[in-house]
Amino acid sequence: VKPLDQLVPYSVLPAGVHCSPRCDISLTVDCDEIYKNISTKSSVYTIYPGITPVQVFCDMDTDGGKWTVIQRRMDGTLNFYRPWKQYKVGFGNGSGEYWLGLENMHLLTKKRRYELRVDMEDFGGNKVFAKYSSFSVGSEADGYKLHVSGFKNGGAGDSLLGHSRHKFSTFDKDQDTWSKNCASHFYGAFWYSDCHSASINGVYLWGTTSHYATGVIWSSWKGYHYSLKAVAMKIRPVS
Ligand SMILES: [Ca+2]
Repeated sequence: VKPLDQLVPYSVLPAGVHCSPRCDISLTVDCDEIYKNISTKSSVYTIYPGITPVQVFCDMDTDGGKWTVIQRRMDGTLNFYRPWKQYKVGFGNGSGEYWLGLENMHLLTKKRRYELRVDMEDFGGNKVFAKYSSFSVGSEADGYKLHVSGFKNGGAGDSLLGHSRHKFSTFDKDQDTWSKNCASHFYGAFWYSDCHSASINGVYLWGTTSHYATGVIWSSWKGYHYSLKAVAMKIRPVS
């Protein structure tokens, strides 16, 4: 029996579990806990960053596993050009492309210290990554500010450190440091400054493109005229 983070309201319990009015169980917070308590197989699982359940993909294979995927592009089937409200609560599906949501990222990373790994792939089948020893997202009152540090190169180079300490922006909520609107100019949503070296929520443009900085961009690897085939942001608690 694990120590309790909180008492769980009856209404959020999985089907078949009965205790009222409150249960003395703790819910599974992330894929690290799934790995330790439930399963070591990569798959879609339900986690509880807060008291609201959300489905995520758990990567239990890469680099020791236990990774909670918080953002994933893989086939261009999902439109990522979305308003603030959706970036706040999340969209998509754990079995495909999705965004976990800024509030969930904040809830997760305020509880424990996390590292970040960004895995990516081009249309030639080449795979690289970038790793950061510390990752957190601030509160909504703080603009869901990104905090990232401790870069380690896995062939992708660093395109994220320059975004650290910047607020999140969408086309309908401009919190960047540019006189214009990065999100609407480049059809994305990210922790923009003026504007970006990475924009992995950009438009899925299938590789080489004439559109500058508008695709699924990680500039230190493929520049501003190449839209990645696949990218995933995944986080894991640091022991
Ligand atoms: Ca602006």
